[in-house]
Amino acid sequence: MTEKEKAEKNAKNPKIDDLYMNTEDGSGEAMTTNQGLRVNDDQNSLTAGDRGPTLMEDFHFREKMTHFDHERIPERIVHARGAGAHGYFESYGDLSEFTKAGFLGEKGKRTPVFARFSTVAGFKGSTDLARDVRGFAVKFYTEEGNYDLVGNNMPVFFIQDAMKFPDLVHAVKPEQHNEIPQAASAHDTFWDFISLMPESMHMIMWAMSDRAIPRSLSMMEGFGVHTYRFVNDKGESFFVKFHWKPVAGTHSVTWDEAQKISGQDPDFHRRDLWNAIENGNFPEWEFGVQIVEEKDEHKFEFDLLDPTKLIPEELVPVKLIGKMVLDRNPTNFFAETEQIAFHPGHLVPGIDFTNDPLLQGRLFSYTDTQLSRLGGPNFNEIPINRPIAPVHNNQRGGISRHTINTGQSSYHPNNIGGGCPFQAKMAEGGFVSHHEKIEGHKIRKRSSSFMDHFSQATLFFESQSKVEQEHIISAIRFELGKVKSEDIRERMVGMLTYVNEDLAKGVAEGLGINPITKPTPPLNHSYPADADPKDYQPKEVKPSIQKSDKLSLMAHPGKGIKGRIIAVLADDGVDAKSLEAYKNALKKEGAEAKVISSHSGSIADSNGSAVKVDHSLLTTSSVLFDAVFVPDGAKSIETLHKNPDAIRFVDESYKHFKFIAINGAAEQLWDMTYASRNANPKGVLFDQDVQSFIDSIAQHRIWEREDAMKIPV
Ligand code: HDD
Repeated sequence: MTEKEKAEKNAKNPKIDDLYMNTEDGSGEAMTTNQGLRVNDDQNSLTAGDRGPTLMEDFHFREKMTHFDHERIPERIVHARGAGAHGYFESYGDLSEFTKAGFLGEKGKRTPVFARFSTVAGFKGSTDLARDVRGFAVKFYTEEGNYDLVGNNMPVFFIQDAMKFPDLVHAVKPEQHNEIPQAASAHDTFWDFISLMPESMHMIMWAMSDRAIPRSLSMMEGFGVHTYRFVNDKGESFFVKFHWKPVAGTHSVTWDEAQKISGQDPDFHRRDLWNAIENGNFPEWEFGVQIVEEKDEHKFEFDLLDPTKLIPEELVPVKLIGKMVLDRNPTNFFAETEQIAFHPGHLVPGIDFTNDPLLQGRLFSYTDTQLSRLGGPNFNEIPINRPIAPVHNNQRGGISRHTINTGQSSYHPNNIGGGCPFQAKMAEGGFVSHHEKIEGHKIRKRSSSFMDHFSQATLFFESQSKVEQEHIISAIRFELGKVKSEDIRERMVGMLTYVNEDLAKGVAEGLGINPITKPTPPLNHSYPADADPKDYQPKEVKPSIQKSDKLSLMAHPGKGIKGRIIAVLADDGVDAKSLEAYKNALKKEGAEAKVISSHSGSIADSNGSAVKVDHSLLTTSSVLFDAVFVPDGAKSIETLHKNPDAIRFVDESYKHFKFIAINGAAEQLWDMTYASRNANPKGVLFDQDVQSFIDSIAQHRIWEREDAMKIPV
């Protein structure tokens, strides 16, 4: 293929073409029933006389109402709340040394993808800003069939064995007697369970860190979590961990903001993703792998099959092998984002499983759940789920079968159908499971190599910046502060002493626990009835590194300010030059400047030209923006500085460590703020050029602003 042909092929997204077969557009068309009958009156039911009862024969009414009555499907048992987008994956080069997966085989090769991001615990309508793990699921529509990478924004998990998944989910979901609280882990049943399960401690560190409250879905990392296998065409296998690295960097909001955003705009992440794509600021991630040769399987102090462990990047660096760009919003949320069905068992040749017991259990659960969620075994025929690779087999029937299989035979082997569909040889892309040698007794027992529960929890906590450590401490204070049972609180604080003494002390202080009782084993209460509890207690293991800088959010600042939203506080008389210069410069960098004023509609700038107001102070809040700019203009500031909402807007931005640019007369507004009591406020740019503001926003927040949290708003 020539470069030109390749470019033309890449410009197309074959999955979007495939979806067009099912799109329906009613514009310019007459309304019909589902039978195609043109409808004359969609306003009134058919009745016997003017004021008489509705007639049974009103088929139009019955059809409309029946469809409506059945338009909900069960929400996902976990990850119910989500948002998704289409895009493409582009391979950086030939990876055939490690894997025969075709979509990774050639530089510049593009594969259509659909990505869905989600929170875990909340219901479908819950807030985006819950403190929670985020699902990060990507379906690759490859030429060899669909490949699903169903990961999270954290590289480890709460439990080691899928057998405990229903317990974990029951513990974190709203409590069974009163269905409270919604989308929150801050309650007794969750912490009761966790306090008895030391294997969760590493994941708890991640879940209580700022990773659990991302600023944007496009500003979080993604991880495959489990160790998977790559297999090349010689049949050689390599262990592999998958990573998504956001080009925009990893950034989060503060907990105070998260709670306020949940009220101001519960759709914050969904809206942010949608708007970024509509504005052409396409979210991007680089795809990376950590590859471990089979001979090195046992070289680490942790077991590669244990999903509560990561491989520090210092030990095995991440090799970047491609990029994902999300460039198209779904046409219909239900048809695409809701009905998409992911499954870690959707593989392509060149990728395979390991014996991680959490992964093995997932391989059962995902198809099983779609059967009740999507109503039967034909969910793979739903447009968003069907592969772009052709499907031929002898599966037949089932509820809502769409495919019309031709011919007489539906079994194999057959002679009547000429032996078709035939089995593909490996050289023809036939999938063969990796020939791993397995030997062992049939037992129910956790491997002793899985018993180190604290060393990586400690590694994570001690690798965080001071600010991040403080956030973890206050997050756990908050969560346990909402727990009613003192026993659970004390047990948790005791457990934390095994992670880090300062962490335990910090949490205990907030809870008024003094002295701290360091619990003696058994710490682990998850063992079989006939087992010796001693066999299940955490083992102390010396980690090979004490600190891993890559575990801090600060390690991935990203580049530029693409996708950031900047508040511009302005009113009638705003200085046209100052406003335009900032707006244009921000737009050029892929950020959006939104004009916020005392009223909706438009304001007149100093030249008398109308400037569209994006939000009035009544309909928005500082927590929905990344930074604030107050342009010059005596008349504009005269109005704003008398408005308590404008003053609070600036104070609250200061409290949340945001950069603030003040130009000319805007200093009068600044002087009205509580923050201005600090003679030397950090991160407030008085009359500086727009480039300094842009460079500041790229840093995300000014964490060195010590007095920020003292602002009483
Ligand atoms: Fe799961 C959904 C990620 C463990 C059972 N899971 C689900 C989704 C993501 C994950 C991102 C949402 C997919 C979507 O957007 O539709 N799950 C994970 C990760 C795990 C994990 C990264 C650990 C490494 N999950 C896990 C276990 C089980 C499940 C151990 C059960 C044995 N997960 C499910 C499920 C869901 C699901 C019940 C609910 C909806 C769905 O599958 O389609 O089957």
